[in-house]
Amino acid sequence: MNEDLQRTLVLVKPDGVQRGLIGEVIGRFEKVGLKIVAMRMVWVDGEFSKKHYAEHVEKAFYPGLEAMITMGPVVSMVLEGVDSIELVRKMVGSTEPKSAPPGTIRGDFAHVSYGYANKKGIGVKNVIHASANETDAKKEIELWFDKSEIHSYTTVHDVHILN
Ligand code: IDP
Ligand code: MG
Repeated sequence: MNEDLQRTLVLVKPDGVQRGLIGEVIGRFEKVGLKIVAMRMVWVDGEFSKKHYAEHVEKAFYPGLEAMITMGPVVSMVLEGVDSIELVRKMVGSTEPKSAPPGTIRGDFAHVSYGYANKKGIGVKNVIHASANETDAKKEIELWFDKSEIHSYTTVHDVHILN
């Protein structure tokens, strides 16, 4: 990989998959010119959820979060591009759909609040996960993909990025 580029992990969560939003979500990332370098559909279990969401396991909302991420398959992918971690988080929008601005994935495709989800004891269904920073991105990519599943290939965008 070009050292000036970053890789980030994205999941279309079970609610996004069940709502038929896989194409919509992937399309947004393709249109900004990010390169999909790995992709798979996988139905994770509680043990895997505890690894992916290690930082949240002790929190009150964790049981609802685990129930949500294990309720169906997710589509996992690695996206590569210039400052891709920050760019993807911007496109994803803030965690709480109620606060996520229109134009972001969470703002356009979900609406619930923390207050509602916590009253019900359910995870906030916000369509998508994206790595928060470089440390998380590295850890998450290693957790979700084997090195051999991450591909290097040329896209038309490379012409504009590299020259
Ligand atoms: P992020 O997905 O924007 O990085 P995190 O704080 O890392 O947000 O939380 C992970 C996921 O856990 C969120 O995307 C959301 O689905 C869920 N979540 C976060 N906070 C709450 C909460 O207070 N109640 C219920 N679910 C939550
Ligand atoms: Mg997070």
